[in-house]
Amino acid sequence: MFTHKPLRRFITLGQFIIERQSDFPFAKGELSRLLRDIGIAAKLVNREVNKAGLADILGDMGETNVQGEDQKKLDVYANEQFINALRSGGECLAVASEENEDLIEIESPVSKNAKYVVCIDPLDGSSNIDVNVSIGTIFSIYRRKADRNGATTIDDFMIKGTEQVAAGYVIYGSSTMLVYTTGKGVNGFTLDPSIGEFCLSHPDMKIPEDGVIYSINEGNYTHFPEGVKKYIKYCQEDDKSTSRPYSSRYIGSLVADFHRNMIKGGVYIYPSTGKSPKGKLRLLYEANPLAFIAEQAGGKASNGFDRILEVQPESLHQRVPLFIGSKNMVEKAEELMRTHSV
Ligand code: P6P
Repeated sequence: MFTHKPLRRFITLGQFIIERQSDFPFAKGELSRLLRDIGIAAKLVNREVNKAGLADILGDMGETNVQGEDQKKLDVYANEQFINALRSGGECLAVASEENEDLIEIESPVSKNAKYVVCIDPLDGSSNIDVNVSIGTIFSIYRRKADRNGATTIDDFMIKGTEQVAAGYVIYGSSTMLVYTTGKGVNGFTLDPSIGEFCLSHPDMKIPEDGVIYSINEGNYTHFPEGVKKYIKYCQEDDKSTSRPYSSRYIGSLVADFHRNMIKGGVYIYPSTGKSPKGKLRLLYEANPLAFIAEQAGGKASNGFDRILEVQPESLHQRVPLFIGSKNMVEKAEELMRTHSV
């Protein structure tokens, strides 16, 4: 007797976005199209990342970006792909990118009625390209304030992270995933190269409240705040009742460390250091989008004292200390920061 087994229906990113269209009452498809544009650019970047071992892409451009870091060709390529996709999609007014000192106005005939601004780190962790370690894209989307019109200015970006309408990341790793939130939970999509589509693989992602992995560059230990030093020692103490000592895992690629913690639980900390007294990571296009995702998945994100999403931005490339991941682990680190803060 043949029993018909329905094919396991996969849901593509495009189908999912459309199905969730009703999640954002004010949007009439614009946000859906914006997310679609980002997905398209991610596929183009993924194609080049997968070829990064080839001579024609690898290697320095011989230029440096606004961060003073060597700009790899892939950095430049990724930045161009996301900006071009946002320009041609017609929903984006302006972009704040890690690769550009000033904001980028999207002046195109199709963007005249655009309502959104995008903050993006087009290729985070690019120093890992040459050693074939996972790298990522991080993005954050805001709807322009209704009382704002005319040319976009930096004021359109000096908005707290609580105002984000969407945020996400792409991880170019053993598989390529796009993970995003619009404030109604977090969903993960894995790229199926055979059909060139991101397919829903991790519905309704939640960060475990506890974890046994701490992620921090202990090379900076000498210059860490006392509370961070105390937290590292707490992680290393022998206490089987709380599954300690924890494991130390530090990939040196924020998206890869963050994604592992999303799946397994854990905490990532980049505090103030001697070299980066205000922290290394950027508020607008690294900390805020990942904080939005972390909170939507039941996790937490702070600067060691205050909620990241409540930090008032004052400049495009503003740095901020970042404690992010499993709720209980972030709270333990915050407790030690408060107890040992000067
Ligand atoms: P460090 C990459 O440059 C990055 O911005 C993050 O992806 C990563 O977590 C961090 O910096 C690594 O910084 O100082 O530990 O090498």
